[in-house]
Amino acid sequence: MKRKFLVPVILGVFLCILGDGGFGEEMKDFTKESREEKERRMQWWKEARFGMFIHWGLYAVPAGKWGDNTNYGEQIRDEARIPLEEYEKLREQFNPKEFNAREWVVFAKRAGMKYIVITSKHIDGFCLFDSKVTDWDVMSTPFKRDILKELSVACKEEGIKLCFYYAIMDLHHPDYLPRREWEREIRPDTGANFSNYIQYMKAQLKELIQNYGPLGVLWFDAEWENTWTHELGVEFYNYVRSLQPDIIVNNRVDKGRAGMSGFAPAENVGDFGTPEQEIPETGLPGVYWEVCMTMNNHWGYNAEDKNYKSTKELIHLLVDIVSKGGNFLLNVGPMGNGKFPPEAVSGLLQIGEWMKINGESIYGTDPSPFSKPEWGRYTVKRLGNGRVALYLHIFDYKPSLKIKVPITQKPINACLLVDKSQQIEFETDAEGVILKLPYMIEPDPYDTVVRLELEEKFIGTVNWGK
Ligand code: FHN
Repeated sequence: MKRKFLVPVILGVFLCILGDGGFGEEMKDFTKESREEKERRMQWWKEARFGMFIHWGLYAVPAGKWGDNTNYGEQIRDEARIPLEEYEKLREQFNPKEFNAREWVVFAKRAGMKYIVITSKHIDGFCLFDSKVTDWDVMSTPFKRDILKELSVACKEEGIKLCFYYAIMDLHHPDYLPRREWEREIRPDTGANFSNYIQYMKAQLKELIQNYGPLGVLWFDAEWENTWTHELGVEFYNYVRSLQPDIIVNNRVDKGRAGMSGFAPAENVGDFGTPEQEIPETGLPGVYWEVCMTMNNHWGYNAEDKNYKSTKELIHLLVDIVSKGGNFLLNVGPMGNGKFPPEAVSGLLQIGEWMKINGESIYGTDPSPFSKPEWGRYTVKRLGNGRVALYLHIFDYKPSLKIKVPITQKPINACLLVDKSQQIEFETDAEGVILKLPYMIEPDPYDTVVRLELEEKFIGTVNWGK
């Protein structure tokens, strides 16, 4: 019997004996933590506001093409209905000789991103790490290097939080159910035992946290099939937190996500909502959420997909999301050789140039106290000295713009963020503060930011975070 089939049996016994989230041992219920405890745990994540998503695996080898179709991505095995034995041949072709973990991490850092979420295992089941419970992993490829280990070292060296995406669905593991309809004949589920798969997941999550951690976030996905339940979601939320109590877990560990909108009812477990490829109209006071989006139209690398979002669009997406109190997780799909696509690199570096000057109007901000104005967005930050900074993101700066900020308090200071010596004159009336925008400035091509400093009592006078 090949190692990988014997493993679930040994594993099940091993975990039961160790009481490692197995039978018998009472696990702490982390869902009962206080609001203050959760706020403390979420603080770095809320400060960060901007992260990099990475979808990488065997699917980067075909790069979206199978037969005559060139529109596939990370789900190519299922979408192109590739029989398992055929798909497994990709393992022998995976040899990303130009992979350089530090290069990836430095690109994220230069873009102004504070954390990286990488697919440790997507729905094809292939592991980018050296797993002791399967040989369907990167150590069985010609590359033979532990990609996640190299990434964890580079993240520690560069001060970037490392986070792992982990798919609940697994189209390779013999005990994962249900099978795809199209492959039921050629790959029957005879003898499949979903409980073994649960133990396999627990063993891998333990490997990921104990061998590569401490981690920032465990980002679950592919939770929608009928074999996954709310009860399993609660069990796995507590299991992961038992391995690293301060880890953050997204809401896709549970079943409640309302599709791509990404939010779930309060009774569901998971620390933050996960809107995907869309932005909620407004934030939700007291609710943590993160929008994940592709740069083009695919999560995994697709060589034909040149439909990359412009830098202007990406910066406006970031500002819109943050102005509503959310985080932005922007995806890169690396190529089969281990390099980021050049279009992705160019976008990341241009965002980074803007963030170098304007990052203070993004990091650690709270949702805007005002509804979105037609000239751009507001972000706001408590400065901790009894004052707040209110940032006006003017997407298309014209000195003739009539901007009235609906506050009755006279700002202590008003300036351009790019050059705080460039003061902004203003007048006040009963409704607010009217800015007199200077003519002789070089507007930012994407978003010119004006900074107002106010007394914190300002917060008391506004419906915070609507
Ligand atoms: O089906 C996956 C998809 O491949 C990708 O990983 C996204 C990223 O959030 N999640 C699922 C679709 O919701």
